Amino acid sequence: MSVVSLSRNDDVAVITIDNPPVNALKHEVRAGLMDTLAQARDDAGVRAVVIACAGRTFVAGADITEFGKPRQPPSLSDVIALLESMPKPVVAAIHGTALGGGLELALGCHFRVAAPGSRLGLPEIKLGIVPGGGGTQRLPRLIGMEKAFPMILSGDPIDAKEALAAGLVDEIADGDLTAGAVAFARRAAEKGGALPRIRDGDDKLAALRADPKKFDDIVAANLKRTRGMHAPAKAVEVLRAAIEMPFDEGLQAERDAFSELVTGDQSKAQRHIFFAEREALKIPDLPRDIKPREINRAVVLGAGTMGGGISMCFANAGIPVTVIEASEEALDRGFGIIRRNYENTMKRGGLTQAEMDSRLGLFARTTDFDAVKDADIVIEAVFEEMDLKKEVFGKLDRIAKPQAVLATNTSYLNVDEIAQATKRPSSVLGMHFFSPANVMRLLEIVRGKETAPDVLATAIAVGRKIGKVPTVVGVCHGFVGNRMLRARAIEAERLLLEGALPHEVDGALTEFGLPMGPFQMGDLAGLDVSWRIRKATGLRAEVADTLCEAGRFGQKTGKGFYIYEGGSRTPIPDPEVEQIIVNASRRLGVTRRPIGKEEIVERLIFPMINEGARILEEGIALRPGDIDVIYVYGYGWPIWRGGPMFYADHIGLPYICDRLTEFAKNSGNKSLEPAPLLAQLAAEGRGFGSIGLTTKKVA
Ligand code: T1G
Ligand code: NAD
Repeated sequence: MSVVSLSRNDDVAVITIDNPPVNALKHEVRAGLMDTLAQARDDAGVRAVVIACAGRTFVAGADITEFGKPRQPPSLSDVIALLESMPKPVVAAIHGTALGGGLELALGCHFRVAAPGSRLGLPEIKLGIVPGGGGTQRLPRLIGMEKAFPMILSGDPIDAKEALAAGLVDEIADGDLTAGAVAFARRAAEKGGALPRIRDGDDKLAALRADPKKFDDIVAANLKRTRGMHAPAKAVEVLRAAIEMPFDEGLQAERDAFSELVTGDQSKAQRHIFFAEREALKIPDLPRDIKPREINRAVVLGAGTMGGGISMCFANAGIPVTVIEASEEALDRGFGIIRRNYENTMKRGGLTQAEMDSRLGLFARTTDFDAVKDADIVIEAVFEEMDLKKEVFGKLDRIAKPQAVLATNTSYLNVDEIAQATKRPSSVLGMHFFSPANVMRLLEIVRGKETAPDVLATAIAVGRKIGKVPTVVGVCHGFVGNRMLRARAIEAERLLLEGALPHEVDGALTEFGLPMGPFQMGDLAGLDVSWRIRKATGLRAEVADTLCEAGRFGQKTGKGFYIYEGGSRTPIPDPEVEQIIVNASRRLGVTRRPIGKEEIVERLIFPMINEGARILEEGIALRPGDIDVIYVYGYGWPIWRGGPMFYADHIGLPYICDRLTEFAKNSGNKSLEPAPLLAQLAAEGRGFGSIGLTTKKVA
């Protein structure tokens, strides 16, 4: 069946694209558009044309799966050139999303009619590229650079209302979209006259041409820190070309930038994450049609560092949430932070007063544990102590309604053991949020041995509803993310003993692209959290424990690996810590030596990859891509490096094996020896990208 069809509504030709699931512009679609447009052009009975899409969305872009493959003509630019040459008005009928090449196609049309609630954007930068179908040259000409620049640099879509106000769409069709577009097209044909081609309209750029410095102001006002990414700088370059060059030269500059970026490592990494994020939702033994439980009311236990942010996620998604704490003081403290978070967002223009009030209106607070009886889902975020968690789940079991989903936000503890504190372990699982929970997008869903399929499906559905990226993992100490982080922490401590200083280690990792290094992160999360765990498991980290014994828990005590003056979050190196480290080396008889950045990065990242391989061997993670998604959305791993397992393939597994073997020999730490899966893949000249689902079932 052809993916593009032509039908007639009297004198208006309606071209319909039908390429589920998102009408991506694969080769057949482009060829079909060329054919049907030519037919409509050459049919004397046709006075106007409408381009519409079947299914849930207008065109959501080029077909990303075609990237990196030999290009097949016609290109999108060929289709748009034909569109712009059409002697009859062409109207794009937009519903759902018009993204990337989809919006560029619509910008090639003479008019755009959208359904209410549609979203329009150029998200290419999220794939490490720039728009390649003229978006950087046409969008600023249509809506002005002030609006176009942030859309292209953020990649975030705008909705139909904003698009109408900006002049991106000409009309919002309240009734049947295609009928509205056909009527619009017919009116345009009747009106006659020259057809508006965006490429010809320069008036919106005239002021910038007269004073190019104004463009620098727009850049300064909108360009966020890009932390090693290539695409943002390229996007600025081609947008500047829109001002400085004639249209066709600007188009060529865009095409050159696109071709360079799309073949680059960064875009390959970001495309890997795009698909890995969607693969992570596919749980092999979970039937696709399983029905999640209905969630209309949530309860969060604990309003501490995590509880407050978690409850905001529910309110932000419109789900009423009750926060239960041990005392009114703790509630006051927690709600003080929640209100401040909303006020800060409002100050940044991210929320109106009305929106803030309506969200705050969804909160209830109490110290009465009985309030859990109304909850469809309970997220427990109390202290990280097994006995307390068991006591809490025992109480939940007695009071919560039979259908309630009971989730723990534990960072490390055994979810199966917590579930055994109830008579309904099938309703229990882990929902591990990341700090700050109202910001970090990752949700590590920990599937227990007895977690029921519909409970798992409910957690995934709730995760998507509250705007998180869910990944499903099995039960082990620290699950996937924290377990790999622990392998890094052990080496980070060793690097200090052998000669490095906290700011050198952290500096090497921020240069690598991470938002912060292990010591800054420890200070943020609180050094006491992992100290309590080490003490409970009889382990010792010489430097970190010495700091904790001195009451240096990090930001919360103003001192940790760094000093934080007057409540600021800026880490200041502390000579006192340097002395503590030198004394620890001497105490343990370790000779200190200079350690370079490259060695620091390898000694921190390679053990994580090695632990990732073990996690795959044990089936704790279903796919290497799941581990990459966890690190990108939970630990700030630079998306343009694709995640630790993708990065490992980029570096080459044989080299990583050799380095790990050396690290193990030098440190005597056997856990650094290459994991069997890593050694096997290296020996077979393969990468993690070559293994799909791990055979073992997660749980
Ligand atoms: N190409 C190929 N497959 C795509 C795709 C695309 N553009 N978009 C989605 N899919 C697949 C996806 O992998 C999944 O597959 C299924 O469709 C449903 O997607 C020239 C060069 C539109 C908002 O970046 O943001 O145009 O897992 O689960 O949550 O300048 O998909 O079912 O097998 O995400 O409802 C620019 C990407 C491309 C938009 C729908 N466009 N897509 O979200 O469904 S570059 C984008 C999305 C470009 C031009 C350049 C979302 C969505 P599977 P889904 P959803
Ligand atoms: P926190 O110390 O900041 O807050 C815990 C809160 O629980 C306190 O306000 C305390 O009053 C409250 N509480 C204790 N017993 C209670 C009870 N019986 N009923 C109701 N409230 C009670 O701790 P946190 O950092 O928010 O950690 C909470 C949980 O989340 C822990 O399991 C932790 O491991 C996990 N976690 C923490 C982080 C992080 O970065 N801090 C990240 C992910 C997960």
